[in-house]
Amino acid sequence: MLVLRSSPPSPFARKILIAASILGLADRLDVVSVDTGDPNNSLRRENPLGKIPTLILEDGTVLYDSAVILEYLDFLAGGGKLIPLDPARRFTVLVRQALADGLAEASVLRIYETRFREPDRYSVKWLDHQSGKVERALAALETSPPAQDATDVGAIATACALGYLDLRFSGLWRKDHPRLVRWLEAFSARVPAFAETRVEPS
Ligand SMILES: N[C@@H](CCC(=O)N[C@@H](CS)C(=O)NCC(=O)O)C(=O)O
Repeated sequence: MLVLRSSPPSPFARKILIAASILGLADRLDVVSVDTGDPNNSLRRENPLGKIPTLILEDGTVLYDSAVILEYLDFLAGGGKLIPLDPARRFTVLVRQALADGLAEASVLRIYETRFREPDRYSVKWLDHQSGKVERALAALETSPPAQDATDVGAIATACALGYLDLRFSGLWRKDHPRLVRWLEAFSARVPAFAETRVEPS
């Protein structure tokens, strides 16, 4: 079995679960939940960055981050399934994944600001800096969403980033991004693993 160090709310870990389902590899994953805040968790020895997702292969090789793990799963499934081989599409899809991952990362950093600092120490400048990335990434994706039928790494990362905004930021992005809302509805209808990995806001 491949061991996936994970946590249900993580948009990056969700990418792996959805990709594994699309590729028919879900039953090869042993998903182990991790508290990234626990200094004694073995995660920090397996991945010096202490981040999830982290994938441990049968021979003990450790893979991170989510983009690398998706590339590995695509390779296991024969290649060219989630990351197109045709260069004309390949780099568009990889850049879209980077854009969506950056959107998720800026959103996670906004949450961490409130988790790691007391309210009177929040940096408004830092929060605004991250919000700017989120707004610009959303605008770029609204102008150029993934193709309607796409299940590549760009589409998976986009769905997971938007899902994280739904989970942690009350879905406020929806008001000004109608094309993306329609795109996400279609993705959700086409890819059952998206709904299956949804976490309810607590
Ligand atoms: N670029 C990484 C980002 C992963 C990431 O930031 N994961 C968060 C959880 S959503 C994490 O592990 N945070 C713990 C920490 O930063 O210490 C990826 O794509 O896998």
